[in-house]
Amino acid sequence: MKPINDCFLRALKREKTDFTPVWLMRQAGRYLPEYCETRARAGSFMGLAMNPDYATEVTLQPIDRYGLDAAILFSDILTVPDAMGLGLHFVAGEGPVFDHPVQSEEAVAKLYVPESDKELRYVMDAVTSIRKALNNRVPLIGFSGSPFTLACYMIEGRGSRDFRTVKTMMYQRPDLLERVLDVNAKAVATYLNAQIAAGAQAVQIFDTWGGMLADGDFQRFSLRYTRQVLDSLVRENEGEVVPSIVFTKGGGEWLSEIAASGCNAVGLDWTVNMTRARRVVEDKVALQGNMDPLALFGPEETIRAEARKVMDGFGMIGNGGHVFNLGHGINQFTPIENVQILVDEVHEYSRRYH
Ligand code: 1CP
Repeated sequence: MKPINDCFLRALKREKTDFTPVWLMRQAGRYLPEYCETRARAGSFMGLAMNPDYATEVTLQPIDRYGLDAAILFSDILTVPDAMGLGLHFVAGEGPVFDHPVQSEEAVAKLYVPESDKELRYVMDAVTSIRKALNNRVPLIGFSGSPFTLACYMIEGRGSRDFRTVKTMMYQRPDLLERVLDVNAKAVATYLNAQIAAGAQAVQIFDTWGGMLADGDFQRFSLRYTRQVLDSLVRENEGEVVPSIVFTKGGGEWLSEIAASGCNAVGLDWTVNMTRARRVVEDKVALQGNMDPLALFGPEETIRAEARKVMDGFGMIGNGGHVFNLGHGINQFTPIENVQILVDEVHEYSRRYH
């Protein structure tokens, strides 16, 4: 069934819309007081993510508060490696940590594709529950980490500044890394297809760390496996196209290659010039992005001006094809009232381009 507000899906398909749709990466998160309240009740991040009622509650919070044009499943990219038995937990002040990082040939050999109706059943239950609660108000985005970005956390065992353990494996034993990536590509495709079957109406692949690879390595260790995922994705569900978005932080150098990967839209980080990006990808894909998340710390007039800069940068040639977003996740300390200013500015100002 079509959502009542289908502007986001139409923009991804590059169809005409009345205004530019907007959602924000990490829109349900710690900058929202109502999120912090639910999270306190849930006790922990995983307690929140693994309980479909809580996950539904926090997914809807930014929709109710701001009138965004898409909801994103509340979960985390690290649920997949957790389901592979790596033992995820969140250490206060430190972020995610795995008990069993993948750092040996034996550990690589033990990796497997988790089953969507077993280990990851709670995610599919959350999708079903969120769709019901949304009642077709706006579309629901499913998501996963890219095979490479997941491998970064699996091998390192935690977040990192330079992912030295991962790169050491890449330079010493590229064959081992490729085995991890191969399992991850199958796991991600299975996971996203299960989310689509459960009701996700679009999907986004987060390649948060692809941009730290050298040219050549990005294509070999990241894009190749993202493409494998895209090749295996179900493209239609219940008679509706299910568009895919690939967001690569630091991927500005490879826009034309990402645009040719088989996705419907490319997510841009804030360093990319929107006008040039549009020229590079031509009419192959829609574009999503890309205001600097920290621009939300400026005064009202600056926020409006920065938002307009992105919309003017995309311009008015052709039909639609722009989804407004930040260039990365919204910062935890963002003043909540500034988000409303941004959403209203996008909805009002963009009408001149449609
Ligand atoms: O306790 C908390 O509330 C922790 C904060 C938090 C939140 C709100 C984490 C831990 N994950 C999430 C939810 C989340 N993560 C969502 C759904 C919410 C939404 O978008 O509204 C999504 C899409 C993610 C994706 C995610 N998790 C990415 C890719 C996107 C990106 O920001 O680059 C990554 C890299 C992660 C890993 C992760 N999970 C959490 C943290 C703190 C981190 C980063 C770890 C690090 O590298 O330092």
